[in-house]
Amino acid sequence: DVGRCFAAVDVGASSGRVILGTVSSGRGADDAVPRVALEIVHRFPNGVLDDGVNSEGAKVLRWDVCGIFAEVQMGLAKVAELASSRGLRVESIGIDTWAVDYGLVDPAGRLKLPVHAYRDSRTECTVPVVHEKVSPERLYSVTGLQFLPFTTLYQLAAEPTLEGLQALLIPDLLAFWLTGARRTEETNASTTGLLDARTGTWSTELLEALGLPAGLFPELIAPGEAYGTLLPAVVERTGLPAGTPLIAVGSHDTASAVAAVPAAAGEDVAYISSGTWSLVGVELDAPVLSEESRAANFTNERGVDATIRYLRNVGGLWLLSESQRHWAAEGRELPLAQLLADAAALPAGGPQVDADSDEFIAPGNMPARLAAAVERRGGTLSDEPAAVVRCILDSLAAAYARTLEQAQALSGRRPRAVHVVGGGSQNELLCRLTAEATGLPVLAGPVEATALGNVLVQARAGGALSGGLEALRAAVAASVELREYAAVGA
Ligand code: ADP
Ligand code: LRH
Repeated sequence: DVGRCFAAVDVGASSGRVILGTVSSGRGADDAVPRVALEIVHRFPNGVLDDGVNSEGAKVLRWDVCGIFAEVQMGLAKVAELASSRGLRVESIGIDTWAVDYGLVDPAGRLKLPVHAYRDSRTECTVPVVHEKVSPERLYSVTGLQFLPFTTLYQLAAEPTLEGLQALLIPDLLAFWLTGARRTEETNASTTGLLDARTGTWSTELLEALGLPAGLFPELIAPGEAYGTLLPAVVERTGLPAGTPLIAVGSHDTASAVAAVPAAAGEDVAYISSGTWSLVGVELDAPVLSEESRAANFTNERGVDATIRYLRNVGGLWLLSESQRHWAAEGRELPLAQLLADAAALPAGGPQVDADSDEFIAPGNMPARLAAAVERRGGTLSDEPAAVVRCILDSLAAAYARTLEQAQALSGRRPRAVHVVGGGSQNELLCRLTAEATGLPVLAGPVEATALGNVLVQARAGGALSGGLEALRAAVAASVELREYAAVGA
């Protein structure tokens, strides 16, 4: 069994990858669980750019979406070449990226630049404007989304005009460029603040109250459905066969990551999807829209197979990568492995900050902001990089513990372990601190959970495997090695 091939495009806020995923059948009569293997054939850096200006000439933070699209096509060409060198055919493509951001296109399909990055400060003025039209309480009872200042609806309120334009979320924009089809994938649609959490359809009440055109977002598409097939120009550039379909996956990267959490059947699933952000929570089958849940700022985002990702955004490794960027700009290129080793050597009980705080969202001197936050709590933070890193990791672990405790209290789920997936699952110090702070064993891995979720949803759509999320997760569990960190006292 040589396996069946799928191409996964996974673009995070810090890097993008194009992957050849191979799904093969189980190892024999007593092992029918399919296996999934990934080969990363193309990687490229991504990040917020601060060189953009808006139509009034004011500075904005933006994404280089055209550059990203060029990298995606380059990656797809490499995937096509690798598959054909083995005599195999890439059956389909799936795309996921970070959430909430979008490009505006006119009826002819022309993109309005710049495409804003969610860390831009433009929503500072629009949050109160939106809340004047619809109260935060009403927004929550319809959408079930935690308050984040960059949620799409606050960004849309900052647009000078939406007249005659359509909004395409980033994965849907890439899908439009690949296939010509305009759709909105539903897991990512749930991060816009405009989707009804109960029905999973656009909230006409909110669109009307906010004065947004009814057709602003194209029609919804569910994971497993096809956007269409590759445009002739894309076929030519990538060498993929004409007729290759683009399949909707959990196009919100966190939805794909949660779909690939290697949980056992029947397990109450608790996870930390650890990358630029840490998405910390549990999986549910119905949203929790109570006032208590709103006060705790928990979100109900949609997952693959209409599950609910009941979670909170915790600051994440952005705090660390942005600190590294600051030190590099000062001429100190500090490798991550060394920073983590030095931080691990420091004693426990050092200063902490509230890793959830909005004050860390914008780019800029992160060590100084952390020191100021520690000072406000009556402590001091040394400017030694190891001390700053230790403060970040201690603060993240404490925030994880707080968040998981609240998630359990609000949802009634009783997870016996927490799965850490994504790039941050390689951070051994953070995993150890997380086990200590939460009192739950940590199961770390896979690093590429997002791409695995992406591949497996395509594979299921193509008939290479069958079943619900439990079957997808069994394939992940049978295919990857996890690292376990025991809870203290266990
Ligand atoms: P995103 O999808 O948001 O771009 P990733 O899931 O790729 O994020 O995770 C990126 C983060 O993973 C980095 O910011 C870094 O802190 C962490 N990371 C990457 N490689 C390692 C490693 N070898 N050891 C520890 N942490 C790592
Ligand atoms: C993680 C992520 C997260 C969103 C944020 C914008 O990459 O998609 O789930 O809240 O980026």
